Amino acid sequence: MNKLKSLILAVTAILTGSTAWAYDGSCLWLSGGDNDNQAVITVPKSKSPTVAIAAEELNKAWHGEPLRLEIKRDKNLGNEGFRVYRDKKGLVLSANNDLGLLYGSYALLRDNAAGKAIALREEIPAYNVRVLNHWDNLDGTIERGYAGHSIWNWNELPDVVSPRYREYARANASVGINGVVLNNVNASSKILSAEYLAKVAKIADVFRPYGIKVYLSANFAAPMQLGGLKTADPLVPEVAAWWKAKADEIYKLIPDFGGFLVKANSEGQPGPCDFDRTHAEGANMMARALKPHGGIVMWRAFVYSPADADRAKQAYIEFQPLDGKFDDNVIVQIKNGPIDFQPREPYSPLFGAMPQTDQMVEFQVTQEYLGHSNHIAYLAPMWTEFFDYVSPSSLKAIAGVANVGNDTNWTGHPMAQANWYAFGRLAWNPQLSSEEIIDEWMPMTLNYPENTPKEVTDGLKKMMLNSREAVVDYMMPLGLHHLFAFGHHYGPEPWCDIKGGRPDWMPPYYHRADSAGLGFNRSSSGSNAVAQYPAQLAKKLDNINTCPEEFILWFHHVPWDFKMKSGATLWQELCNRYQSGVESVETMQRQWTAAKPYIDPELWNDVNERLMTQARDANWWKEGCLLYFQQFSGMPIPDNVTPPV
Ligand code: GCW
Repeated sequence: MNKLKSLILAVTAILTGSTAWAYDGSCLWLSGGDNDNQAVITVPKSKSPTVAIAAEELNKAWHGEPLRLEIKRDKNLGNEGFRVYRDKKGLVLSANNDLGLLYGSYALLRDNAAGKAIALREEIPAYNVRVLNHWDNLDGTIERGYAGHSIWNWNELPDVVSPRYREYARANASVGINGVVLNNVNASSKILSAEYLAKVAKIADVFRPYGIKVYLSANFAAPMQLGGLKTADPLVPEVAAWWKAKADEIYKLIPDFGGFLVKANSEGQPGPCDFDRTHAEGANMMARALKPHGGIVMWRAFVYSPADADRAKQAYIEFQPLDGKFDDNVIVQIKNGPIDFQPREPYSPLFGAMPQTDQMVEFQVTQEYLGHSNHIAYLAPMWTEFFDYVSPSSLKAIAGVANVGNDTNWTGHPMAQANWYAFGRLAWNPQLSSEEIIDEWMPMTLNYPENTPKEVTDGLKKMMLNSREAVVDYMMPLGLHHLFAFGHHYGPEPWCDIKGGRPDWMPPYYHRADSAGLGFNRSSSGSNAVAQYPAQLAKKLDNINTCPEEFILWFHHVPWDFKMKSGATLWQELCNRYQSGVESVETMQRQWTAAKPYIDPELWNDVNERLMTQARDANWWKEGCLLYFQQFSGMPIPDNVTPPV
């Protein structure tokens, strides 16, 4: 069967929900392959299942010259790196160990599938820990999941091990992800029970040959909830002993267990502060239980409470003074922005502010605040924007909140696979550009024929590359944030102000619209959140005339008639941005329409229907927000903007 045909069948299988797909391949970007070129693959003699997988993958799909795989000592390559070079006998892929060969094989296949010439090179990943965080609950639901239910079938484990776990591991390994936190950070203690650990161990067994470690979200109160202790105080010896015994039990079952992810004293979760202890005291106690086994604790810094003035400042206030107090196997995990995964946020000022502490960034791959699985929002531009401010080398590790569920196409929106893919690629190499990543992903996944006109493929590329900015424009331009409806984080509700509710869960807290202007004054005349940034940047952000306009309403309460760089008033500019967001989606629809003859019809229809929803929603956002804010500006909708109906 030729490649095109097999892919079309695979895509069809995905979209029709045929179970064949789940057993047959993992992702649109991974074809089953058909090696009609009879390429010759030479592999080292080895009993390693990892090498066997590398050989199997290459044998299935490698199109090209004969290729030799070799294990060769080369300490520069570390545990996971690889080298592609040529010697007298031909093309060689070498690595220090099995895993390097697997990553190298996927890299070569990626070059191959994207139709690129094989680049001779050396690659080592930027981080040793590149994890996906599943917010999957043990009852099968997923917090902020929009692609069906959890792929973990806890009821049938450990007896039945779904073939899908292997496909999932394969997809992750192919893009360089090497760790998975299986359960929600709002964690049930039950995951640490003997019953569930036996199930977890089965998943770990499937993941191991793919170089993927299993981690678990741990509930800080587990010693009470599961162990029957009267306290979870980290300084009480019985509590520490409970965690130590639990860690020993886990490592007996899972010798390469990665460690714990902890959400503590955040949104009602228990934590060390309940016992007047610090985050560091809590994290270190757990870290010491894991230390003898080589495990780590990823301790989240997502803390805020309604009592304090500005939510954007709170994580810094609580965590920065703890710098240097964390053990060396603790990594503080910080969301990219100071609030919560909004379409655009400035980076969290905690990054770089704790030089004696290992830090990692948490990105959100699932589109909680970006149109769920209805909107195209290619997120590599958001993540590379973060790296423009925060040097990748200042981080120890990287995490992404997964967008994977049991939908047959894994991510609900087929184009959302690009975000899973991009997260993995950036975790491996944060220097990659959004464009390089989409150049790899698009031809592999959309599988349009080689003779597809360049203007069509260029249009598709633009559709993806501009999509995140479109979302920002039609939802929350110019630094606006958290205008979401109280109940669902999908549509707009800037007016939502439930009497007696938590003020920091309501949009007026964030936009502060009044007759004088719009935006949250975080400058030195306001909450002074700017002072948490390095001096030079703080100065720039503090001044309304030098603050980048994409953040102006984040840091300033801006008068409605303030002159923006375009010459328009704030009000006009706001209207223009909403209009531009709506028009961007119309452009995306045209770009997709132009590609119709070249894309598998079912895939095309699926994306087309979702684009119609996205266009409807973009208008809904524009109209809802403009009509609401107009009450405060008291100014007319400019002529170039289609008036809300
Ligand atoms: O964004 C908020 C979400 C919660 C989530 C929380 C967190 C897992 O709305 O659903 O809980 O952040 O990151 O802990």
